[in-house]
Amino acid sequence: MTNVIDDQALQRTSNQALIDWVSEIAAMTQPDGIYWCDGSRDEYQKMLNLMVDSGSAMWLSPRKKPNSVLVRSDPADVARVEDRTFICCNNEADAGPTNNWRDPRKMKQSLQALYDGCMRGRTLYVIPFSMGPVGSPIAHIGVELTDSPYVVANMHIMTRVGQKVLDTLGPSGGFVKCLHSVGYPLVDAAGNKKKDVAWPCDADNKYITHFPETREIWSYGSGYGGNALLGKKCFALRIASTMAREEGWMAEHMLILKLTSPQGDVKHIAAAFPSACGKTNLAMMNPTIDGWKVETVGDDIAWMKFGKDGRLYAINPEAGFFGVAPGTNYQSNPNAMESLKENSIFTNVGLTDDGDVWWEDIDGPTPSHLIDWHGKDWTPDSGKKAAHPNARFTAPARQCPVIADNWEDPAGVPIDAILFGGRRATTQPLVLQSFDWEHGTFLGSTMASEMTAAAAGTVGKLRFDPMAMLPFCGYHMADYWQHWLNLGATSGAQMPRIFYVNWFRKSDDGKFLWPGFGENSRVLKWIVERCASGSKTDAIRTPIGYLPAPGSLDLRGLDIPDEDLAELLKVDAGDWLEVVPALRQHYATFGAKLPKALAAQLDALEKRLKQA
Ligand code: O2Y
Ligand code: MN
Repeated sequence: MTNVIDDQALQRTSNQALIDWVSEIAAMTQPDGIYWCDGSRDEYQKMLNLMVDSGSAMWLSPRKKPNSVLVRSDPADVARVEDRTFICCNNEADAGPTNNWRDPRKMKQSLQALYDGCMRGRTLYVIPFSMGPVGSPIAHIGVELTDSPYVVANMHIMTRVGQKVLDTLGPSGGFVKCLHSVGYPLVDAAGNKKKDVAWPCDADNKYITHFPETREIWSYGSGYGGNALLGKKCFALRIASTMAREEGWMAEHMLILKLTSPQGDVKHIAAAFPSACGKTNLAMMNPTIDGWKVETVGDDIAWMKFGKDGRLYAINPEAGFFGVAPGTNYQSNPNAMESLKENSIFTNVGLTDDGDVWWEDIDGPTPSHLIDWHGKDWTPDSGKKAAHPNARFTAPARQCPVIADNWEDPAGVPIDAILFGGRRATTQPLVLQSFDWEHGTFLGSTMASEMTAAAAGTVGKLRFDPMAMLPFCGYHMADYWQHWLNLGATSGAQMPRIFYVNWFRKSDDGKFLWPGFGENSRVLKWIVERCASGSKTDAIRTPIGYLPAPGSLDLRGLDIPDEDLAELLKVDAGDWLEVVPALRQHYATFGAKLPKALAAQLDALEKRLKQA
């Protein structure tokens, strides 16, 4: 094995803590060699070539998708694994009822047995990366150690990698230690060699573990997405949420968009939605109302810190999109389609006979023959999906045609409004504004979607996903709500206004009442007008919040029946009172840690509904 305290390491960094850690991990995992990533274009190409030469990736047609590859994963490694995701903090009570907790010492002990020699026959890649523009006061640095070239290539797209990060880290800078192994050594302890496979993993022994107190992540056994690209959910949400709590900022599962009015007024909106609610589509939306412009700052995660003026400023800590492919097309998201036209990595999509990618609901006619995500022949009669439902594209954010000019501003963008939303067929109106920050925190803490394809008897039942952070909060959810309340109490009127939207309300005969997509810009317009000081946009006070007054939503050019609009903006106190027990049950999960202010918000809601 290459000695890590060699010229390579010493030329790259003087950070002794980093060199010591790489040494320690190399001693445990026993790779054949160590490679320090420089983040260059050449290095990215080298990784793709390595993957193609080893049979783990294939080039797509340069005429169809220039400089792009297709990768097929092991069928047992296709998504994030929440039941194998652990928060390892000293006190179980600090992880809370919605996280899997493990004792950090015991977890490390059992993981060490798995990591022991797990990189034999492979290269250990050292990936210094910045979450956010390098050197931004809102950004933070991580270093991922991995034995997967696929992870290196994806991290090149999703984060800022390379020497400039090490230079910013300097001799004594702190960093989040991100250890990853696919868990598939090519040589055993006795020296016997094993042939590599296209997608190495250890499907029966996946561990996605977080040590918030020491700012470490240890991921083992999976090469897929959020399990392996450790800058994303593991660092930017689970570890960062604990950092944010300690340091007085916010790490949120939110898109960030820039909205410009015909008069040139610019507002920035951050929005949290659970999975499968069209977050990436909203972030890249083409608005339908004349003269308004939507531009993308980020599609998944927002880090927000306070500026000198007391306002919240947000950065997108990522540099790329790791988007769901199925359902993405020129109607649902033309800007995503343009973003993935080249220099992209496609995982678990179908392959056309002319070397392009294909997935369910992509544009155009369904081809008569494809190679599916298993690498098998596929025809429309196969009775199977050609792409896995969680198939992904990894595409550079800079390729997005509507990326905002300020998306890499190290100072971040000032956030005017925060949106919450779920998928609700009934009860929840199209849009409402919270009475204040505390009420907005209540709205976020009770965010929910209705179950659809669920087990018998659960259809229509609410699935709560507070602030869309349920799988991503690195500590007790009730402490997280208290953090929100504390920030509001400190910063008061400077905080963004909070809104709740629901694009998914249905009529009794099951049809969507709101057209969605670009038409959502009408709702965004109402929201930013409500944010303007001395707002002239009318709203009416209802028991659940402020709703658009008649005529205040700009519906010009939209053919929507009056009765549909009335239904979209209806607040039925009886329907809401039926929801209250579910809200109480949800809050009961969090026991004594539930902030009193939120319990009081729920009582106040019930009282207002009963008086209505
Ligand atoms: O399955 C995965 O590993 C990806 S999950 C993901 C990817 C991009 C953005 N958001 C998510 C999510 O689960 O929220
Ligand atoms: Mn997400």
